[in-house]
Amino acid sequence: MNKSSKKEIKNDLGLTADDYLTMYRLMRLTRQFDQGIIRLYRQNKMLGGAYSGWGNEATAVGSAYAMMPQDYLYPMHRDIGAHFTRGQSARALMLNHLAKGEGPTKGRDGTGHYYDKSLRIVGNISHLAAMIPQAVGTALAAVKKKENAIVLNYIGDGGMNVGEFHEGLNMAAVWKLPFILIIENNQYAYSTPTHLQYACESPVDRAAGYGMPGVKIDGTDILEVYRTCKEAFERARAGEGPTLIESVTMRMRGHAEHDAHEYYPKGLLEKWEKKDPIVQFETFLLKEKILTDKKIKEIETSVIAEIDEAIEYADKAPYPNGADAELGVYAD
Ligand SMILES: Cc1ncc(C[n+]2csc(CCOP(=O)(O)OP(=O)(O)O)c2C)c(N)n1
Ligand SMILES: [Mg+2]
Repeated sequence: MNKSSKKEIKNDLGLTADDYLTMYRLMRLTRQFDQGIIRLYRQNKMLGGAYSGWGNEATAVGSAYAMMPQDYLYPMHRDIGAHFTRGQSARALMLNHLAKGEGPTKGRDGTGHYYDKSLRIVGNISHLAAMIPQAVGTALAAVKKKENAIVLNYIGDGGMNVGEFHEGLNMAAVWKLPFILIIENNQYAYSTPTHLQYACESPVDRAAGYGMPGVKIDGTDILEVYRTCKEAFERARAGEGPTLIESVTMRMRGHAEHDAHEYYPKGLLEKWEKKDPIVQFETFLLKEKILTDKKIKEIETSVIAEIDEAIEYADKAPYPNGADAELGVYAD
């Protein structure tokens, strides 16, 4: 484990003040999107569930911010921040969440299960861990095609206990593929707490068994996430193989919005609220004088406008034509 101090992180990142502000805005945009889908769910405008990434913004944005355009993203259901960071539009994401005909899946999905070829986003496969061998296969293809690309994939503390996790990581390690897997250890898989999911001390301990580096980080600290990913991506690009990263966070809402998480012990959320990723980064940026109260207000106004526009557009957009249901089922 090579967990570094905050001071080191702050000094050796090579990020500019503009980068910091962009990262902050992306986190705020992600939270605003989240609030939007929570509201739409309550208004009965979502056909399926609303999965919140509240608490996961630093992990999603910080990791994707370290990617290069030729890289591939295999996100999970709480990684909307990574979609935004790759350049996905709020409008496209909202159209998909409302299952509208103009959305990336043309109304077939209500969350983030879409593929965007130009942004190299391979949206989640619903079956947990099924993405891992596919993402590893993409890493193998990227090496064969000499793309100088890495593949970034995420899994939860629950999903990591499915067989494909083992198969995928083993192959990635044996073939030294440019594959990075982030375990989003957000304390729960639906209502199951982590002590009922694994008996080792930390999920990252598994890395040694596959013969790859494992790094455990504070997933609420965007700079720590960014730095760890940047190092892992550089190693991967240099042909030194995969890395397993355990990002420790908290799922701040229920599994989805229908779930009032009554099973959370008293005081748990209050404890994690003190570690809110956005507040932490905002405090840091204010202290460093990169952000001012005026700038915060400007960013707030602009993310609210961006999400409001996306909601208004997607809300008015039509559902798909029934007659098109059979289109796009098979590849050309
Ligand atoms: C193989 C499989 N089993 C069950 C499910 C249903 N399911 C979807 S998400 C989820 C919980 C996942 O928990 P975790 O991996 O910790 O991710 P989190 O939701 O906490 O981010 C479950 C049980 C599924 N999609 N796939
Ligand atoms: Mg979880």
